[in-house]
Amino acid sequence: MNGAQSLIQTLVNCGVDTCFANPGTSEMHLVAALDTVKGLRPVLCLFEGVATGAADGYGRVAGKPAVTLLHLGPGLANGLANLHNARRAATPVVNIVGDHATNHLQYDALLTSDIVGFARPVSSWIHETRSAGLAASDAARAVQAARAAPGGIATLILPADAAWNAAERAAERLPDIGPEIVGADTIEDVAKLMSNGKKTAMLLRGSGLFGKGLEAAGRIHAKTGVRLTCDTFAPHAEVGAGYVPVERIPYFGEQVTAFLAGTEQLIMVGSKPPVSFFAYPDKPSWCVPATCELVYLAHPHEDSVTALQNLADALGAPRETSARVALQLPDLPAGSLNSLSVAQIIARLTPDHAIYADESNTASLPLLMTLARARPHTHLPLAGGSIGQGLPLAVGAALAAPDRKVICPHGDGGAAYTMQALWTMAREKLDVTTVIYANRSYAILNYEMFRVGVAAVGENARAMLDLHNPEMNWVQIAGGLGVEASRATTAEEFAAQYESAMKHRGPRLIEAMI
Ligand SMILES: Cc1ncc(C[n+]2csc(CCOP(=O)(O)OP(=O)(O)O)c2C)c(N)n1
Repeated sequence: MNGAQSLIQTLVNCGVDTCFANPGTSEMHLVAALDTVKGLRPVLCLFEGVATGAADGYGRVAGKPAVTLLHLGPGLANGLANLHNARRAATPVVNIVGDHATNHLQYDALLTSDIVGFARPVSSWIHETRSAGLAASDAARAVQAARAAPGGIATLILPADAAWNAAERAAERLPDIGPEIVGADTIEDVAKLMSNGKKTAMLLRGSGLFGKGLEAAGRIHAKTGVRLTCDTFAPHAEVGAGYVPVERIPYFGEQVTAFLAGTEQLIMVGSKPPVSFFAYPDKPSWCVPATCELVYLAHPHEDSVTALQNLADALGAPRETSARVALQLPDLPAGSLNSLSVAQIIARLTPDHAIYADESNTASLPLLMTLARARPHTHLPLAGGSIGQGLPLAVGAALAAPDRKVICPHGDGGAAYTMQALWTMAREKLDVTTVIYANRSYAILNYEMFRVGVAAVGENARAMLDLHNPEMNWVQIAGGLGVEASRATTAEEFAAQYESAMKHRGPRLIEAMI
């Protein structure tokens, strides 16, 4: 066996089963090993930002890392923005980045670069493999690092000679690091605080927003009436009918301040105190009331689920909460197509347990409001603010959960960053329905221009926020990348096309002319 084979076999031994790849010459032995070693599904992505965003979507849904295969420094650099998003989401991801053979580096050939320098800002763990014999143990350590609570980006750099030279054997999976159990003293302290009659809110993130964690939060609410909240871009949440209701904190800073007004205690569960997304002249960045006490039940690296369960028990909460979201589906609208009618149609027609890879941007408000009471679903938003994530996220989510419909509501501006994801959806026959909000604009930036205090917007500035001239044709773009697509200009057209997409498997794209 060579180093590449020992590395791939080790990834498989560690439970990694999906590889989002865009390889080059320095990764050819790794590519060849995808045939000789069984168990790692290779998925070709036409741009590295698709590969890294897909790894994020996969990791958020599967709860374990996928691996990316990237070509030296420039390949990694192309994937950085979505690694930034994945880092913000605390998604476990393993990057394997090829490098020149060790003896070639001295010649400073064209693709030589500072790979560690590119990797550092997004990685919680970086390592350069020194020889083929060490590739297996380095891969096992990379998986362990990615899985370390709460989840991180592990980047392993593999010189070409460490891939092609002989290796002895693969390595086995290493034990998980964390999550740490929150101590009994902390549980007791928080239980006392929750019984002191003060106006209290809980800010949930990570495993507190789905499965057993969300159930335990519901028990605590049933006993104490605590307000359950999550931040605008909570990376993974179970939402809709039958789930415990959680209030989503709004986007703009002053809305967050109003939302939290009067809160005397804010209990963090795997979260940080909310701040405004951007700074604005004369507006505060800090959104928590000055007199509000900040309490940490669980830090992100700690076990939120057990902490919530132990807190519920300490409070004497009922075994289950009866406070559940009631199903409330909107009627199908008629007439004009806009972000509200699109949201109503999506909420009405999407089946149970769909996954939303959501980059709906300015269309998100009506969507989130209607989905809050729609059929049960998983919500995966843009976690790090770097647009161009929704389509890749949908690719990864669809591969992690092949039996679930994936819906990708997406701004046209953001979708243009990583439209190559459509090709991977077509090639892998992924069950993703993409809805492009074709407003021909960077609409949010029009608000932001006003909010940062720009008084006069001239022709040049306006042109920087406008996507007419020429207009992107998403039906042609999708068709050119192998995805069946259609355009809707009225609510009736959109409903008919969306209904058809829900009835069939496979990738579809609807360009919604809002
Ligand atoms: C990587 C990156 N580049 C630029 C931006 C700045 N930005 C934020 S929103 C936006 C436009 C989004 O347009 P679109 O997706 O069409 O949504 P809309 O605002 O029209 O709803 C841009 C360019 C960003 N957030 N991330």
